[in-house]
Amino acid sequence: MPANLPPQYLELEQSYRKAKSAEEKLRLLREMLACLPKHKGTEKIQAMLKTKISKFQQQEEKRKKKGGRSAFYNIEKKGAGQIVIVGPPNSGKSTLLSLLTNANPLIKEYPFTTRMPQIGMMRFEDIWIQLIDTPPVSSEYMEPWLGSIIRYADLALLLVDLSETQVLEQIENTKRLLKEVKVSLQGFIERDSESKIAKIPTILVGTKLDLPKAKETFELIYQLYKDKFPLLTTSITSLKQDDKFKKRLYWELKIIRVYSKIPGKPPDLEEPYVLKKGSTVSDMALKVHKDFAKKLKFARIWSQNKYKGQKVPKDYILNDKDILELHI
Ligand SMILES: Nc1nc2c(ncn2[C@@H]2O[C@H](COP(=O)(O)OP(=O)(O)O)[C@@H](O)[C@H]2O)c(=O)[nH]1
Ligand SMILES: [Mg+2]
Repeated sequence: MPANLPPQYLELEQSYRKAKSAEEKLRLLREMLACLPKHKGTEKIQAMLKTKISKFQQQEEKRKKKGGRSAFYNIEKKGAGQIVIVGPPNSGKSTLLSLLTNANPLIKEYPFTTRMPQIGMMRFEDIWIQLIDTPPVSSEYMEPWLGSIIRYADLALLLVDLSETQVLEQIENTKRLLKEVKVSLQGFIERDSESKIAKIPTILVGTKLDLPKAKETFELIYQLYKDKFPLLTTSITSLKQDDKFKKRLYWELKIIRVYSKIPGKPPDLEEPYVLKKGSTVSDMALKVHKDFAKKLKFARIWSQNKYKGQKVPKDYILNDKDILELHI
């Protein structure tokens, strides 16, 4: 007997495949079960869903009992990307958040002032990017849920204070401590948070460049890490006006903005669609509307320096700031 799954179920299933957290997966599985028509043809699917739900419930129970290291915390993604700020105590994490976003975290000259993740939205040109400030990575104490937050971010910034004498130790220590919670900060890689050790694309950021000796320290870090991490510097005094910093964060998120245009009308330049770098015309169509992807006949494109309304095939790879007119 055919299962005849309703479209709502198929949509939920798609979201389930993309879901990042166990919590979200559990919620989606429950919704899938709820909207599944209950007849003979769906018995197998019902059973499969129930098995998965109970598996996730058990995991959740265990986590709650164990507490400690494996505690779970997940911050809902907003905007075009989620960037987590990590580093040793006093490295300038909260300062960076307050300079780049509307958030107002507590900033003090003593360590461990930030106990909960602080969230802020950073405006970059025509999009918003979510930044999360976190409590310190330290061998003295580490919030048990810290790993779970970093794991699901799209990008991490590893901050180190360039006026510290022990910067190299701090970089290596931070990486080691995070490895213990199954997070590997890596520079030039594709992200992979599915495996046991989550590999997170990371920018190494030297802070407090205004302080004495900071430039020399950065030079040293640059020589040692330039092949391993993208590198940036900041300071309270320069960051406000520094659009290059934001641009680099955007670049390392590996996303593009594409504007949609309805035939015969001017393009909508207010609200870009945000896609992964490497996305095609078909991916854009799917993002605009799932029917568009199926019905798409051709597309016309306007780009920064090449196209002015030419036709492009469905598998054409889009660039940042392309304007796309979908014909169905
Ligand atoms: N001179 C200087 N001080 C900074 C800079 N960034 C942060 N600080 C100071 O360093 C201390 C720790 O900063 P904070 O943002 O709370 O660090 P966190 O513990 O990593 O969140 C505070 O006293 C800040 O004012 C900077 O760029 N230059
Ligand atoms: Mg702080």
